Amino acid sequence: MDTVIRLGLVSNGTTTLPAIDLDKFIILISSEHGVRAREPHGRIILRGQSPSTRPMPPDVLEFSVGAMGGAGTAHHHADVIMPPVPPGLTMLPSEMSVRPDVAPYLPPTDTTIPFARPREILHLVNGDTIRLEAGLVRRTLNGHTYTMYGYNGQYPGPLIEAARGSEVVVRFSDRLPDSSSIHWHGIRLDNAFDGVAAVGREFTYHVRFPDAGIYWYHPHVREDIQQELGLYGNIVVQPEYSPANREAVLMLDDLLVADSSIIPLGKESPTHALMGRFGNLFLVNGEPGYRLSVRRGEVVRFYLTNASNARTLNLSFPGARMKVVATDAGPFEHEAWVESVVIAPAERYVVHVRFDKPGAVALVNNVIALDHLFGRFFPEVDTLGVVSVSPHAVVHDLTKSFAALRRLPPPFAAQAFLSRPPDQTLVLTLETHDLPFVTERLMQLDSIYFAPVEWGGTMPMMNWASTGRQVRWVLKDPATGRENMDIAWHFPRGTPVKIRFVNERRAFHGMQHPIHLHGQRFLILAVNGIPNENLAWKDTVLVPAGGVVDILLDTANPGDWMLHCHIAEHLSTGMMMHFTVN
Ligand SMILES: [Cu+2]
Repeated sequence: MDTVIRLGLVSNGTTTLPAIDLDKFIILISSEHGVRAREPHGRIILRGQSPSTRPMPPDVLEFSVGAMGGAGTAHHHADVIMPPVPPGLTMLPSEMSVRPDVAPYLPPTDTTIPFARPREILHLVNGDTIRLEAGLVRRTLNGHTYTMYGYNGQYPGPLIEAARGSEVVVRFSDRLPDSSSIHWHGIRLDNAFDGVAAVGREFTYHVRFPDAGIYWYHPHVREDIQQELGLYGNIVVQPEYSPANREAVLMLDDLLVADSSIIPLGKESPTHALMGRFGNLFLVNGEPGYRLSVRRGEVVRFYLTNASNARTLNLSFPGARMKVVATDAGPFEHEAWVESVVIAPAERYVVHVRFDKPGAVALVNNVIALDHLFGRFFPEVDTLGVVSVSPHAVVHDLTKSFAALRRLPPPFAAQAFLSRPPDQTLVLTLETHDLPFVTERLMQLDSIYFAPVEWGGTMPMMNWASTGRQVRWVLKDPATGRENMDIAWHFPRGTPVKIRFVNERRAFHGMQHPIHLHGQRFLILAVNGIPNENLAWKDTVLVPAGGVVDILLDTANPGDWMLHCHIAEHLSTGMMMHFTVN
């Protein structure tokens, strides 16, 4: 503790302290001879610690726990493919010995499986019919060939551009070893075509696009397997934004690989059931090392979709100016300058970026990860791609329009709902049983300090070894005591509903959850009681650990719909419920 900051003088009543820019700190209240003392010399009266500080360093006992081995819970396979340990992290021997208690799954492979090609763009008009076929593909990433899944032999699936108000027919064929479906994420379509249950080998979807925005499609059967292996594609519906010189639609993902193989998935139940499957190979539109060439002064509109199983991204273009203009299902009330944009799994953001100076600008994910063993925060910076800016100036200069921040009328008069009590509340929590002894012990230690968002996969072994047999993520309705699929809310069509998500702070290893509601759109009213002053229609919202998020649901689309966490492993281990709009 070599930094001492004098916070102020404590007297009777309430003492307001200034903000301090530290991850971890200890607060001391000491008795001093004079009010001007800069450092504590007198007797310590009270001592407090930041939530991110472990009260005591791990002692000999904790390390002996680690050295004791897997306490009989591990299944030892000499030929098992294990996830790599990120550089800079220390794993206890007993952590290294834990194994998931499910059979490993990788797609069957042979040399007749075609190599995938980059996605095509489908411009659709009302009444069009397209075909989407899910099948096996081979892909070569960083020189290694993996067998994966793809739509129409492409990565990502075809990019669909549709006019607002149009309706199209999608003939879906499943040529995978397992059953599948297509969920049209964020689109307010007819309930029968929502794609939540497995369909047969052939199914015809009728998809209408009532709202401008950026959407995506993916399976709703074992997403932890099928999405991870590459089944996803984007949909752009006729947006109206302020001007840009060009557009780039980026699907962001992280794949978990060892050199020669994808880390196997769980056959009967997901692996990585605690934190979700964090990958170690970043992909932009299915490829590592995204490249884009622009002219000096170009304004690029990026459509960003996070298709990863579990990872929340914090994206920026250091050195280039960025403004955020829209999210899932519509524009923000006002455009805003941002240093970075946080995108949870399944969320979408539209940003405008201007590249003023010739040279290279990186697209980076910049986060603070947490070393669970030592209670230490450390920066993780990954480069997902590079934009090359040529010295030649762009022909159509947008300096003036880019400098302005557009304002729109609010999408809905939400003010009256701010102070109203919620119509429904949902508590987000976790149940575990029969976890390996070392996992249980370390997670108990871990719960002393915590991070509202787990930005990185820093418990790679314990997380990998946890499966749906030991972990059950829970949505709990405190009004009825019901949980997950036993919850059935009914809402009359056309009456806005205020829903409060409470992510339980005291949960055993609580975590952030990106909550997605099907078939409707909503506004984020408030986060931790602070009103949101920049509204936009959304279908997915990140609820941080220990956080409270209020949304206002526009119940316009009748049917029986799902509400669930979009961390694929949380969904596959129970974190889902349904609600009906009558
Ligand atoms: Cu979750």
